[in-house]
Amino acid sequence: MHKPLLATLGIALLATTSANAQSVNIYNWSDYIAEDTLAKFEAETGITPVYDVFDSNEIVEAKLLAGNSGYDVVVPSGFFLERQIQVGLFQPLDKSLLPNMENLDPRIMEIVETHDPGSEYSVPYMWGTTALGYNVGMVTERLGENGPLESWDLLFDPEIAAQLQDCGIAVLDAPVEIVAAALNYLGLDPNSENADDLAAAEELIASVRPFVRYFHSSQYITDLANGDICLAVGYSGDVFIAADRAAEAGQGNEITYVIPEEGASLWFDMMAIPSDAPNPEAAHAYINFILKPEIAADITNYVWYANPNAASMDMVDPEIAGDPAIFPTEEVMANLYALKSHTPQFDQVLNRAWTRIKTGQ
Ligand code: N2P
Repeated sequence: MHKPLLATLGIALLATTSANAQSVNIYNWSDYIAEDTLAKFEAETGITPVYDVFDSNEIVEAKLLAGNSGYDVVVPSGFFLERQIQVGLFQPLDKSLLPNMENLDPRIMEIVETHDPGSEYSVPYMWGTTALGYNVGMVTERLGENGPLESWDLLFDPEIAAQLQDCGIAVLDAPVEIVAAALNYLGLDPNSENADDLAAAEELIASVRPFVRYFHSSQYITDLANGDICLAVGYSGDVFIAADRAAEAGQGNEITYVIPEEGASLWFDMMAIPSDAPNPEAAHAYINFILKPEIAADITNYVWYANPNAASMDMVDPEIAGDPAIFPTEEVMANLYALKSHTPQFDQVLNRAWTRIKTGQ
């Protein structure tokens, strides 16, 4: 006689628990969060984070455009987010739920305004540059101390790249960024949508294609660290992670990150809430949590990317805070260019060129 009652109670209890238990679905770049960030978030808010990773802006955009991604927070780069806002992929932020926005550096906020005026839809997560990471021993052994060690010649000069072919060159599978680097190397506008400019960039990249071992946007971290490749076009923090792992492994691989004299791209990855997010309230709670100074500092200290959180700087390791390749000085800044959104039409043309480059046709 008691059994049915107990069973009914049990079901009622379960129902209450699941109605209260919230979760938040986060879609972020790989290797881009501290080890304990998610556990701290859950302990503080009671919201369960479900975390998924990607390594390319194109993948995020495809998922958002398809709709019903199920994600509550996504982190595209500003130069993709800008056009995604325009086609209605994000919902406006409720700033009353984001009091920690006051911790953000006004200088950074001014820059990201170019992508999202008034920060209506997005908040910067981390930022960095796209340039060269290499194995000092392997590269100097082949090119000598007087080689062009501070130049994009390492990749774009066929005579130089040919000498690095045997130890392995990896290039990001990121068409917008690599074409921008090629345009900049040629002295052209890195954001150009001009057909002749694109043809010149394609020709340049195709000329060194035979010396590139692979195009991939995250594999190079492990490969650089282990000495399986000697040069990567990579994201700043990822190269530092590789350098750190190489030093820890103690196999004699010394990895360095160089912003070449010709310059490099500067980007900001932005947290935003998709229009069709299942749980916007939890999304705001997550974003506000990331904006806590100690959490932003934890992440920077673990992934070696600059954060936009002025209030966190006291807690960032001095070695990281003082490294001009991570938090660029005015002088380094002057040598960086910001990437802008391309029109979808140009992107289609660019992606076709990229496929030709990759397949070597
Ligand atoms: C994180 C790479 C993020 C940088 N591992 C690309 N914007």
